[in-house]
Amino acid sequence: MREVSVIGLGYIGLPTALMFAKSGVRVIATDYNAKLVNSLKDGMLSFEEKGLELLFREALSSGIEFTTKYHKTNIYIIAVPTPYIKESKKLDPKYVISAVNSVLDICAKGSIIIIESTVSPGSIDKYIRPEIESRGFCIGEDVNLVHAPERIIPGNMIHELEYNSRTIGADDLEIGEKVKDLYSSFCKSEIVVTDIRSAEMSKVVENTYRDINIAFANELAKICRTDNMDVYEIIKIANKHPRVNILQPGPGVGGHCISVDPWFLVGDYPDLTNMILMARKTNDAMPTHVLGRVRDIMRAHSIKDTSKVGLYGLTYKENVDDIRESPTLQLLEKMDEHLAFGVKVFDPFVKTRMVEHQFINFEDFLNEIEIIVIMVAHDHIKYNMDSLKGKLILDTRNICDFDDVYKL
Ligand code: SAJ
Repeated sequence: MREVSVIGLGYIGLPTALMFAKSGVRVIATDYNAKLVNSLKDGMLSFEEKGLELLFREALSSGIEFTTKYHKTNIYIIAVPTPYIKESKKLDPKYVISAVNSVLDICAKGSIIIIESTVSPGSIDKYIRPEIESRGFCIGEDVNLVHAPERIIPGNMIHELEYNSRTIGADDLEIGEKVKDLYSSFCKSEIVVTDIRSAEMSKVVENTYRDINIAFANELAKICRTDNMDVYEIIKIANKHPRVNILQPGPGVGGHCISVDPWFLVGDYPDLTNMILMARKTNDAMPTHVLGRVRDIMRAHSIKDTSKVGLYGLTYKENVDDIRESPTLQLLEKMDEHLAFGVKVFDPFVKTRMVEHQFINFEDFLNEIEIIVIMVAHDHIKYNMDSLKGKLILDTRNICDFDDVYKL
C-alpha cells in the first residue's frame, strides 16, 4: 500500500490528506497544533467547505491517522503557511524550513519531500536547498525535492482537487513521474511534470494573471461610474467576444493567494513589474472606492451617522468562512485610519465576534441600519434579498436586481 505524510492540516493540507486517504493511500496527517489534531481525531472539522464533511467521513473509515508527530514514510507533502512580510513584500519561509527540518530528522534515505505551499519563484533554491545541504544531506541521493503547487479554489476545493490539472516540479524527471503517479490516485486531470523553478513561477503567474484581470474590471467600474455607464452590461457584452474574458469588479481582492502572490514578483523584480504593481494598487484601492460610494449615498440622503451603515459580509468571498485579507477588513482599516467608526457588520459564516460592532443575528443587524453595503455575495443574502426592502442598498457584487440599488 502506498504511504504518504501530509504536514500542515490547513485549507490545503487537510483536503489533500483526506483525498489521498479516500483514494486508498495510507496517510499520516501531521500538524503541530495539538488542539487541531485532537479535534480531527474526535471527528470535528476545523473549517467549512462544500463536500468536506463527507470526504472526512470517507477518509476516517479508510484509516487516516492524525498526529502531532512526524512518522517515517517515503513521501512527505508539506502544506504549511507561507506568510509574506508586509513591509518588504517578500515571502517568509520559516514554516516551510521548520517542516523540512522535522522531516530530515526522521526520513529514510531516498525519501521525497514535496512542497505544496505556494512559494515565491526561486525560494526553493534560496531557502530550502541550502537548509537541506547544511544538514549534510545530498539532494538527489539522500532526499529528493519536488514542488507541487496546489490550484484548488475555496468553495469548490473537493471537486477541483479531482478535476483540476496539476503541476509537478522536480529536479529529476523520474522522481517527477513517481509523484505524478501518486497524485493520479485522485487527480483525474492532466499532470504536467516540469522543473522546480517553472513550477514555482507558473503558480505565482496564475494568481497574478487573475489579479490583473480583476484590476482591469475594477478600473472599468470606476470609468463607468464617472459617466453613468453600466459596467456589468459592458463586461457581459465584451465577454461574448470569443477571445475576451473579463472578470467581475468588486469591493477589493482578498484571501491569502491573489492579494499576496503578485507581491512576490513585485518584491523580487521591482523594476520589471509596473503592470503587476498597478493592478495590486488598483485592487487595494477598491475598499476606499466603496467608502466613497457610501459617503455619496449618505450625503444624498442626509445621513450623518456612520452607525446607520451596515456591511454585509466579512469573509474574503462568497460561501466560505475565511476572512483573511478580506475587502471588508481592509475597508474597516481604512475607516479606522480616518477616525470613522461605528459601522455595523454581519456575516452568516462568521459566528464569533472578529470586529467591533459585529452582529451574530441578521435581523438585529438589519434593525440597526439604514444603508446596507453588500460586500460578499453569500447565498444567504440572495435568499434573503426581500428583507433588504426599505433599506438603501449599495451592491458591490451585482447580485441585487431591485430598481433603486446603488452599484460600485
Ligand atoms: N474576485 C473579484 N472578481 C472576480 C473574481 C474574484 O473581485 O471576478 C475577488 C474575490 O471576491 C476575492 C478575491 O478576488 O476577494 C480572490 O478570490 P478568487 O475566487 O479569485 O480566488 P482565491 O484567492 O479563492 O483562489 C485563488 C485561485 N487562483 C486562480 O484562480 C488563478 C485558486 O485556483 C488558487 O488555488 C488559490 O488562489 C491559491 O491557493 O493560490
